[in-house]
Amino acid sequence: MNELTIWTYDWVPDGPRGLVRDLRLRWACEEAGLPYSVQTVPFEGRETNHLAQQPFGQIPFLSEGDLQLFESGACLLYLAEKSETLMPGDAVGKADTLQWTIAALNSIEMVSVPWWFLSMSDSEENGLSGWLGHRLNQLEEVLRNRDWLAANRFTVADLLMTDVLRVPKVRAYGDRPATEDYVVRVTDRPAFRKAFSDQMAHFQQADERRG
Ligand SMILES: N[C@@H](CCC(=O)N[C@@H](CS)C(=O)NCC(=O)O)C(=O)O
Repeated sequence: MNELTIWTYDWVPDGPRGLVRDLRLRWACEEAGLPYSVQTVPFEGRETNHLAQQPFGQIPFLSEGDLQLFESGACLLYLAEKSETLMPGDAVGKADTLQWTIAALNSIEMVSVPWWFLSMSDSEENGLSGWLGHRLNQLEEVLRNRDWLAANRFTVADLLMTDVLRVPKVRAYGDRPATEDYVVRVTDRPAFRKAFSDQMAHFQQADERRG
C-alpha cells in the first residue's frame, strides 16, 4: 500500500510555527489513524522550486504513490474520504460536513486571511474589520447552539474551522465566548496536540541542522 506523504517546508521563521497548514493534514491523519510520513521542499526559493506540485509555490501538498494534490482543503477532503471519523458515511451527514468544510474556507478564511494581512500594515484602519466581525458574529450564533458544526459530532469541518479560528489575531478579535469555548475544546483533542507538537519539533530540528 502506498503511504501518505505530507509535504511541508524544510524550515520556516518562528512567526508562523504552529500555524503552518501542514498541521491540518497531520491533524487529520492523527484523528483518522492514517499512517503518514512528512517530507519537505526548501523554503528558500519556494516561489519556483516546487511549482509542479503546488502551482503557487506554497505548502502543504499531499502525495500517495502516483497521486498528488495541493490545497489544504482538497487534501483534507481526500483524507476524510478514508475515515468515518472525519466524514460521516450517510448522505445527510456528509452533505452537512461538506458545506461546513467549504464554509470554513470560503466564508471565514476568505475574510480572515486578507484581514490578517491588512492588520500587519501600519494603517490604523483595517477596511475588512466590519466584514470579519460580522462573519464571526454569525458563526458565534451558530456555535452558541451546538457543540459541533455538522452531523452532531466532530468532523473534518470542525478541524478546518478551528484551524482557521485559532490564528491568534483572529481569536483575539472581539469577545465571542461560544467560539472561544469551541476553539479551546477542539484544540484540546489529542490528535491536534500531537500534530502541533510534531510541527514545532520539525522546525526545531531544522534550526538545529542550520546551526
Ligand atoms: N490555499 C492554500 C494556502 C496555503 C498557504 O497559505 N501556505 C502557506 C503556509 S501555511 C505558504 O506556503 N506560505 C508561503 C508563501 O505563500 O510563500 C491552502 O490552503 O493550502
